[in-house]
Order: sequence, then C-alpha cells, then structure tokens
Amino acid sequence: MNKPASVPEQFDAVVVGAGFSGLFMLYQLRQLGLSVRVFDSAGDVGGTWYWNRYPGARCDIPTTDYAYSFDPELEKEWTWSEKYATQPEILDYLRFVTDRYGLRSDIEFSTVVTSARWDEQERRWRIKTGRGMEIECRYYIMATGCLSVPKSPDIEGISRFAGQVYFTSRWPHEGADFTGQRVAVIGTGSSGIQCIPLIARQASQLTVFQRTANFSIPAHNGPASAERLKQLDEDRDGYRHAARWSRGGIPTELTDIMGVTASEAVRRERFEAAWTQGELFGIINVFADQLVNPASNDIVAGMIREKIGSIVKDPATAEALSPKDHYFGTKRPCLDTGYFETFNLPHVRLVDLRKQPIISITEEGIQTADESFGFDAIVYATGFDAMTGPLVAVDVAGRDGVSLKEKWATGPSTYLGLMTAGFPNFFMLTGPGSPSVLSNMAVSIEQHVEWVAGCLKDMREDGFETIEPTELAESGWNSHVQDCAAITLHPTANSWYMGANVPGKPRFFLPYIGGVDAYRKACDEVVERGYLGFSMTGPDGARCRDGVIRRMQPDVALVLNLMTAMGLPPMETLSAADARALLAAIEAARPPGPQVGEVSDGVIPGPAGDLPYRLYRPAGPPEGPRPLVVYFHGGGWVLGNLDSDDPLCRDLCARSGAVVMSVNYRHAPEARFPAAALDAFAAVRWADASAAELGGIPGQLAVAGWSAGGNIAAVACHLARDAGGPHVSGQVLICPVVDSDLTRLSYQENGDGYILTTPLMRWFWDHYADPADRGDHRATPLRGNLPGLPPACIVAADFDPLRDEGVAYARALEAAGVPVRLVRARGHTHTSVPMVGLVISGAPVRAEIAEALRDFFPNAVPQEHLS
Ligand code: N01
Repeated sequence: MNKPASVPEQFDAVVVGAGFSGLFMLYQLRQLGLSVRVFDSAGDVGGTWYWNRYPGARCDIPTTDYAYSFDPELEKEWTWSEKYATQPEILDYLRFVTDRYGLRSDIEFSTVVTSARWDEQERRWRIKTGRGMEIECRYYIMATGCLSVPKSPDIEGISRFAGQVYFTSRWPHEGADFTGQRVAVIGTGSSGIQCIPLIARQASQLTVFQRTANFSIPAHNGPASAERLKQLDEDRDGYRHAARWSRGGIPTELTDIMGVTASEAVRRERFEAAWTQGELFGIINVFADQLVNPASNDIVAGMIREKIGSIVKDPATAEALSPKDHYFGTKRPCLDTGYFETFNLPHVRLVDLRKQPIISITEEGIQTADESFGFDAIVYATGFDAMTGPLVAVDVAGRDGVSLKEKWATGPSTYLGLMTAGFPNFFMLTGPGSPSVLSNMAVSIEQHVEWVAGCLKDMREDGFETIEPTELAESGWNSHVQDCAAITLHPTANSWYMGANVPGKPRFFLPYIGGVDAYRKACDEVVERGYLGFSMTGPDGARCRDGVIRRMQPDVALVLNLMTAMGLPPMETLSAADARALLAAIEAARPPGPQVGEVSDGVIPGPAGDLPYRLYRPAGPPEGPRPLVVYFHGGGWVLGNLDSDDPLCRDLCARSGAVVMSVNYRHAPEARFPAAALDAFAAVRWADASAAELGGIPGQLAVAGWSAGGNIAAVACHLARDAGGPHVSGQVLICPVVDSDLTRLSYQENGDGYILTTPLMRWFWDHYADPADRGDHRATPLRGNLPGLPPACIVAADFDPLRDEGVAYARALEAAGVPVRLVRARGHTHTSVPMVGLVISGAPVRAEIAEALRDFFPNAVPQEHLS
C-alpha cells in the first residue's frame, strides 16, 4: 500500500476515523460509487469503543437506540444483551457491521493522518500520513469523533511516578489487574464514575481525587426495556422515524410541566420516576424549564443531592460528593452502577481537591496541599479536548494555506457543524455547531453522513466539483448556535461543552442545543432551498445561494409556534371589544415579571377626565428619590391597559432603578386621534409637576413606550419641546409606530406571520386616525420637526413590520442633532422584547434599554446597586 511520496494515490474521498461515523460514511460513499480510503490511528475499527477499554466502560444511551438504523436487516441480525452494553460488546457490534458490509478492505489501520492541504489549482485535497503516504482526493471527511483526543491532565510531575499509570481513554488491551494494589483515580466525570466501582472491587485501597462533584443517577442496568423492544417490534420504522425527529435522538415525550409551578407531590413523583428509570433523557426531562430556570434546576439538583445523602453513609463524604457549583445538566450528567455506594466501602476514600489541591505527582504517589499519598497505580480519568481537539489535531489547511487552527483560534466557526468557509470539500461529522454530544450519537451520525452523501450526490448530478459555505451563512449559524445556548444555563458552567476543561481554550458553547429535530429540519431546509448558504463550483460555472438559515431567536420562534398552534382568530377580524378580551385572556397565562419594591395605583387628571396610573418603585437601597420614567403601553391605540405591560414595567423598574409610572390613556375607536397623544402629554406634565410626591427626582424624567405607546411617548416629547416644557431627559421607544407608511421593506418582509401583521396595523390606524390626520406630527412623529428633541433610545426588531420606521426615526433624529442609541433586537419580533419571563433572549435587549435609561439621568442608580 505504501507508495513513494512523488506518486500520490488518488481517491474520490478520504475519511479519517473508523468509528461509528467513519464506517457509515464509508458505506454511504461506496453506495455512491466513489473510491474511498479510510484512515485510523487505531489497530481496528471502533473509534471511541476501541480506545476506552477501562473497566466499567459502557454506553449510557439505551442500546435499543445506540445502534445503526439504516438497514432493517442489520437490526434483525444483532441482539444486544443489556440495556446499556459494555465496551467489548459495542466493539463486537462495530466489527460485525464492518464485516457484514465488507468495509475492512478500504480501511488503513494504525495510520495517523498528519496533514491535509487544499490545492486550489487542482481542486483536490493533498493528504499526508504518519507513515509517509501521500494521497490526493476530492473530498476530505473527518469522522474523528468528539471525544477522541485526551486532554493533558495539567498536573505537575506526571512523569515522575514510578508505579503503573493508566489513562481511561487509552486503556491497555491486556487490561489491568489492581488486585491488592493501592490505586488512585483522578477525575470524576463519566469515565471515572464508571471505572471507580470496579477498580474498588480489586484494589486494596482506592483513593478518588475529585475536583468537581458530579451529578450521577443509577443506570439500573439489566435487560433492554421491554416497552422499547415492544415498540420496535411492532413498528420499527415508526420508532426510528420518531427518534430522528425527536429532541435528543430517542423517542421521548417532552414534558410541559414547569418545576417552579408544579406541586411538591408532582415534583417528587416525576423525579422518582426518572431516578427509577435510569435514563439520561428521563432525568433531563423532569421539568420543561429545568435547563433554563435556575429555580427549577435547583429542585432537580436538590433531589439528586438528597439521594446522594441517603446513599453515602459518611456525612462529610456525602457532602463532598454533592455537586453545588454548577446547574444540573450543564456539565454532562452521568449514569452509574454503584458509584456513590462505593464510598461506603472501608478501603475507599474521597479526597476533595477543592479543599486540598494536588501540588504534584511524586515518585511514590500524589502530594496534595495537606498530605502525601503512596500508590501502586494512578488512573487518569481526566477527560478530552472535546469537539475541536480532534479536528485541529490534524494540520488542515484550506484556501490560501489558512489552517483550521488559525481560523478557529477564537472559537470554532462552522456552518451546520458540517463545513467551514475557506475549506472547500472539507466535511466534519458531528462537528462543533451540530447536536452530536448532546444527542444520541447514533442518530446524529446517521443524519450527518446521509446529509453529506446526499450533498455529494446532488453536486455530481448538478455538475459541481466543490462546495463551501459562505461567510454570511456561517456567521448566521454560529450566532444561532450561541443564541440557543444563551437561553439555557449552560454558559454558566465550566464544562467541556464550553471548552472550559482545557486551559486556554476559548470559552464557547461547542454543540448545538436546538435539538436533533430542529437541526435536521434546518439541514433539510438548506437543501430544499438549493443549498442555502453554500457556494458550489464546477467546470460549467458556479452557484451561490447566500443567506442565513435561522435568524430568529430560538425562544421567539417557540412562542410564535405556540401562538400559531393556538389558532387564534386574526385580531383585525374582531371588534375592538372582542380583541381586548382576547388580549386579556392571552395575558392571563404569562409570567408575572420580577418583584419590585412597591406597586401602587392612582389617577391623574387628563384633558378629558381622570387617567389611571400604576407606580412601580424599585426595591432596595439607596433610599430616597429616583429618576422617573413615564411609560405608555402598546396595543395600537386600541388595546391595552395598566395590566397589559405590567411585566415589562416591573422589568424596566428593576433593571433601571428608576421609578416607573405607567399611564393608561384614552383608546380608539371610542377616543380617536389625537386623544391618546394629548393624554400622554398631560401625563408627562403632571408627572413632572408631581415628581417629588411620586418619589421622583424633579427635573429627571424620561418617557418610554412600546409600539403605539412608543408613538405617544415620542409625540409627548414633541409637544413638551414645542410648549417649552416640561424638560424630558430622554425617550425610550420600543418598536414604536412613528409613521403611517405601510410600504417600507420591513412591512414587505415581516407583514405576515409575526403576530403584528400589515392588516392588523392597518386596522389599528383605521381605528385611531383618519387618513387626513395621519400626516400630523402628533400621529406620525417622523414627519415632524425633530431638532431639539430629547436623546432617544430606539429599539428596532428584525422581524417587526415597524422595524424600518424605527430605524428611519433614529436616523432622522441623528440628522437633526439628537443623540440616539439604536438597539437592534436581533432575531426578535414586534411583540417578543416585552415578553418578560417568557422570551429569555429579550433580556439582553431590555438590559440595554435600562442602561440607556440610566444614561439619561445624572442621578441614576449605579449598576452595582441594582439586583
Ligand atoms: O471526562 P470529563 P470523562 N486535576 O471531562 C477531572 C463521554 N463519556 O472522560 O470537572 C484534577 O467528563 C475533571 O474535573 P473538573 C461523556 O460525554 C461517555 O469522564 O474539570 N481533576 C473531571 O472530574 C463524558 O462527559 C461515557 O473539575 C481533573 C474529570 O477529570 C465525556 O465522555 C463514558 C484534572 C474529567 O471528566 C468525558 O468524560 C465515558 C486535574 N488536573 C465518557 N483535569 C458513556 O457512558 C481533569 N480533571 C457513554
């Protein structure tokens, strides 16, 4: 097989890795009739299951689901012996698959791929191996797994130790016999937790060095679940289809029960059921909100800690084994068999490295800050340089010689986790930005491989030779991956998901947490839209369909889908009274917004009668008056009242530290233009005159409003300026109506499908103002005289029909010399920013609004005083 370096072997495709993904990739490429060479540094197939041979190594996804599903015949020929199979059994399975499809002949074992360079001239990859081979290929595919490069344990003096050294990730084939030995295990992740109980059976003394206590639940291993086997038996295709379109790659009924609102009995019942079931996808599905809401997460975490306390007899050891420094699920939870029980054995000891860190490894053992330990063997279960490690371990250089390592120096950047711009025809299976490690790998691998194979087939049929993502598509996907993570508790943890286990690695959430189903949908949609976000070239020309596949914030999309599913009638088909009733019903089901110091209601005199108001005073110090914000709710001048924007007012009050006075005003059609605007101005005058009684600081008053409330807030600023007072320190206009032109681009792009529609906006205008009045600056402030208006903060949301008029107002104010802060609510709709407690991704936008408010006031409460 070895050829002189001058005559490179030619293949259509080179695949690196002969584990689950590489084997299936080879199979699929062969089906396409392509010539393929697979390389693996291991001596046989198996990937992770070849290397991780430590005692107790097993899968922690049920074997009924942790297997290939592409061939029903294959499924008939293999029966797993347990719910969670051992490493040897899984390795046997992969060998069986290899032989069944005759894959071995295309695999070169014990061969490391050292470099891969793109030759732009030839449009081919030049591959070199550690054995001096040179190969050229059209497609270069890395099937190198996510957890295949062990991380350095980063402990001083490792080479000094005179005894036996083992790494769980590189366990010797002949095994290890610890009988009668004093053994140390460093690391309590999945590998440590699996091997510790078995090592304890042999060792005369076992000392476990734990830096971070980990959440683990009992696997309750045994025969495969009878219920799953029945489902598979009765309808294999249906079961596999459900897995492919599930959140995690296993058919699971997702709960909608929220931890924070569930009764104690329901909480306990759900938790106990998950504990007894012994499945990871069960324990992460106790409550719908456990990965986004700290309070809900605490409930599950607390119950696991309780269990640890009930299993481990020594209270100090139980306490040390109880995780407290991260939210449950933000570091990979583990499944164990007798892990916590092991610490009840007299010869097993836990050393808490938070209390006595390791100073160094010595010739005899381990020196901590407090003690010297002597050992015969040390086992490192210290983890991996996850996801990116295996990819940058090869010197991959794309166009212009740019290396992957350089490109990813500040964090990985991929399109769909499959490709990266500047590296044509380079595919990653289960790469960063794909669900991979957060899912049942078997399902995710099949999806990836099938997508790549489908792509190569389509390229061939369309006469293209190269494919590569565009920069725009890639940065859009990266944003989406981070947006999905940002609404969860994940970014708070020092996990390997965040790259935090490897010193110096950029902090970046590596996998895609949007779900296997959502991911598959995005990948399919990319293809349906003519390979959106990819450019392809071939002998007959090039094709580029530039664009971003997912621009909406994930939680906004979720809320939108829920509302669509509710099948509500379009508001513009209702009477004003019915529309108000519908809005009130929707509002009744939403979260209440944050606590503030005090809420009180009152009335103020308006031009045509009393106007109700609600006053929100912030909690906490400092005592004394605060700046005052007069707020006007949204609702198209037709809908809304003091309750409708209550959560938003609380949020503004809590975040800004200002007193917020929400004023109700007369509504159309009962009171048409300019009633609402005149009421707003009257309220501002009254608030200014009454600032001291309201707990405000006289002369430090801003206005704010959302939607039509933004309209009258803006108009109040015009009227105050024209009347020579009162002084308004600033205006916050959240997705405001500032014009009546419904033809702007944002109306064309977003006029349908995002709750506020063009017909609804037309309905609002028709209720509020006669066409002849709509040019009046008290209806359309954009058309008014702008110099001399107060500084403004304007929020424009991507998916809002009003987006462009908000931006136009910001530009026009700027041109008129008014200081403006334009806040782009990326991925938001007209209604999503005010959805406090429901749309988590709106929080950073509201934080920016609060910051703008504080900037308006000389005596704003400093950020550090705000809770
Ligand atoms: O690695 P880990 P793993 N001094 O990174 C500690 C999959 N897997 O091999 O948390 C002292 O989880 C480190 O401490 P800390 C699974 O996805 C699956 O166990 O960084 N301690 C941690 O306790 C899993 O998540 C199965 O503070 C040091 C441990 O070592 C992933 O592989 C089985 C240290 C590493 O835990 C990785 O699991 C096994 C130091 N210098 C693995 N450096 C299945 O069941 C690190 N640690 C399918």
